[in-house]
Formats: sequence, structure tokens, C-alpha cells
Amino acid sequence: MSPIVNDSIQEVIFVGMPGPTHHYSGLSVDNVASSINRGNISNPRQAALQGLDLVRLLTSLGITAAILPPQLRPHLPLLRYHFSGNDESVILQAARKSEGLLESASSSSAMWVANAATATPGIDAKDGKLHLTTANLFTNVHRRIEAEDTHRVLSAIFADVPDSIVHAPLSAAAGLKDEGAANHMRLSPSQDELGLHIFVYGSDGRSRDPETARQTISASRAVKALHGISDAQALFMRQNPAVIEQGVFHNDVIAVSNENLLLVHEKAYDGESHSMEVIEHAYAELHPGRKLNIIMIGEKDLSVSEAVHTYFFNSQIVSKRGGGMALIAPIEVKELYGGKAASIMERICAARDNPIEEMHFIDLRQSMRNGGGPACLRMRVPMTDVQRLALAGGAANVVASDALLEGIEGIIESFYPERLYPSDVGNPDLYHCCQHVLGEMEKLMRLPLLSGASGTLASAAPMA
Ligand code: SUG
Repeated sequence: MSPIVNDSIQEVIFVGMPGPTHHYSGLSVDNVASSINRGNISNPRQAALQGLDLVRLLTSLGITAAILPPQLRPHLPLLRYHFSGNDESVILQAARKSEGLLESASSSSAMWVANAATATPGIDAKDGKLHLTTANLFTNVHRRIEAEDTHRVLSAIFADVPDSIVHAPLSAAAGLKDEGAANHMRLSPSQDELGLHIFVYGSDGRSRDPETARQTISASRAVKALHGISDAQALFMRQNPAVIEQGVFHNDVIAVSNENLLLVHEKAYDGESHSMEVIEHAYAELHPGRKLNIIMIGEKDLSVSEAVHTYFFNSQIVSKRGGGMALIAPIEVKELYGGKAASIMERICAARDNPIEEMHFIDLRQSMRNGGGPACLRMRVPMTDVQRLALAGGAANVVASDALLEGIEGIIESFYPERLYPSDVGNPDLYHCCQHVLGEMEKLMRLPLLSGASGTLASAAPMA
């Protein structure tokens, strides 16, 4: 890490690691890829190696990357609401009597860490602290069960980071449904300057709310209040109900931003193009005279359906260490519809009026088949130099280094299965495999993955 000149803010990008139970059982009905691939065979080993490729690409661009490990699956506390006995017996009973429940309990969905939390840098918070609110992911059972462990692991990771607060998930009992940073964007001239926070929601309790809307405005407002963001720095944008119904289950399926750049589909928000004027106006009030680059993609150039299938907007746009931005897109952008979406990206990259200088296409097919592209697999945390140094030097070993990546790769190569049908999650050996993997990662990353994990009633026992 370069020496501290002054305390500037830069993002740390956390990448979520798929776990050994990564499989396709179509658990998210509003997610086109998840539904289409239901019942297909998966390759958890390849999924995790593809995640590491993403980490290596980020570090090659000079970005500080870090790893968020998988969670223990199947999630036994969920199964224990229905079945009793020892771990193996509970899993076997669930496999016989409640396949759907077992599939939910076995999802490796914690890999999509854009849904782990929402982060606000200290510069934007009233108390000057870095805030993270763990998402409650209340909409889907298979995701709801992530929140408790995510909160525990994030708390351990940030324990040594000065001036940081990791909040517990919002109360779903109060009607707050929160899907984390997948529905949040921060616009600013540079990471170091005040940000305009765009909170995107699908439901505000009106009758025309789509049934599948995942984020409530009440949750977005609660995150804004908890983080101490001023009114001038917050905008609440309603998703276009029509696009939610076409498979835009999170904002990051139809928009992506970085610093002063926003790449967005014209149909993303209620009010369509008027919504862009609202964003421009709020940004101009906060940063008079500073340029905001909005690149709006029209329906005639790329339809919402094409955007959903290629995951064009689920790219990452990142600031390279030496200046300029890079775009990291899923390989499907190039492969589907005769490369039409890739041509749009090439034009954007070649244009001189925006900061994107280079494009990278990455093969994340294993995750993509469950609707998780490059943007879903990352959690961005804007941190000061002091905070980044504390993270790198803290008790937890999460910041990507050659040694950490080789260690994780070794665990993946040694223990992850290469073929998994959804019915395989009923084999207790898979649970033991997951215990073993987390035990190894716990030692390597110095995180409480098994100790204290929800679901470890009997699982602290030695590995099989
Ligand atoms: O919540 N897929 C995830 C994908 C999350 C993508 N994240 C962002 N857009 N940020 C979801 O729908 C599918 C699991 C399955 O079918 O087994 C799933 O949960």
C-alpha cells in the first residue's frame, strides 16, 4: 500500500466467495437466470475459481480487493424449525419431506455481497464515521438466513477499523425490507468529495407496487437516517414497476455508477427520463458547476429484456489506481444478441467525453446462471487511508494478497465439488464438506466462521 500523503478515500472492493453448495434450484422467481436454470447441474469449484479471477482482475487494476467467505450450508437452524435429531438426521428428513426447504437452506447466495450491506463513508455521515448496515434480505427465505452471519462476520472484519460502525440488519417486523447496496448508488466528483446517495426502492406501499418488489422505501429511509446522511445528499428513486416485472429485481440490473459517472437504462425509474433531471438537479445543488456524466441507454438500442439477459448494467465500473475508469462486464455481454451490447460498450469506451478507458470481459458463468454478475459479487466500501491500513493490518486476513488468494485457491481445489444437482444438497457429506471448508477458511482468514455461526449447534465437532 502506498504511504499516506493525506487521508484520502478509496474504495475497498469485497468479493463474495461461492460455497461448496452452490447449486441451481430456481429459488428467486423474479430473477430470470435463476428461474431458467432451475434443475441444471452446477460446478461449485468453478464458481469459486471464477470469483478468484474477479479478485485478481481487480487487484491488477490497482484496486484494494478483499474477500468475504461463504456461509455454512445447509443452514440447520432453518431446518430445525421443522425437524429434530442430529445434523445428519435433520438433513435426511428434510431431503425426504421438504425438498424446497432444504434447497433454500442450502443456497450459496451469500456470495452476492452487493446484498450484504450498504456502506457510507465518514465524509457523508453526520458523525464522521464509516457506516455499514447489514441487509436483512427479508424477501426470500434463502437470503433472509444470510443476515445474522453476515452481521457477525462484518463486525469481526471491521472490529479493528477506526471510526467504523457495522449496524445490525433493520427490523423486518417494522416492515422494512432491505437488499443492501444493490439498490444504492453514490455519485461524487471523486471518492474524496461529498456523495449524492441514490436510494432505489421498489415498493412504497402503494397498490401498484409489483408483487415481487424487494426493497421498501421505509428501509431505504432507515439506512439514510442510521448513517446520518443529510437531506441534501439523499435521493429516493422509485424503480419503474414495469421493469421489475421484466426481471429487474435489483437496481444494479439496470444501472451502475462510479464517482461522477452513471450508466443507466432510460426505463429504470418511475418517471423515466424526468428522473434523470431529478438526479442532475440534486447533483448540481451539491456540486455546482461540476460535471455529471449520465450515459443513458435507450430501449431502441438495448431493450430491458436484452439488458436483463446480458447483464450489461451488472458490470462494475471502477476507478483505476493511476486514474481513469475501467469497466468489468460479464462475458454474456459479448456472446448474446450477436455482441450488440458489447458494441455499445465499445462505443462508450472509445468516446472521449467520459472517463471509461478500458473494458474487461470476465467469465462468471457459474454465478451468472443464478443471476449474479460482476456487480452482484462485490461490496464496495469507501475507506480512508487510515481505515484501509487498519483493515490490512487487523486481526482478520481478508485483504487480497498473493498468499491469501493461493490459500483460498488451495482450499477450493482440495475440497469443493465439481458437479452438483439440486438433489445432492440432501447428502449430509456435503454439509460436512462445507464445515471443513469453513474450518480451513476460518484458520486462514482469522474469522469466526464456524465458531458462533448460526447453525453450529453440533457442528463444532471434528470434521469427518
Ligand atoms: O437474490 N440469486 C440472487 C442473485 C443476487 C444478485 N445480486 C444483485 N443483483 N446484486 C437473488 O436473486 C438464486 C438462487 C437460486 O436460485 O438458487 C439467487 O438467490
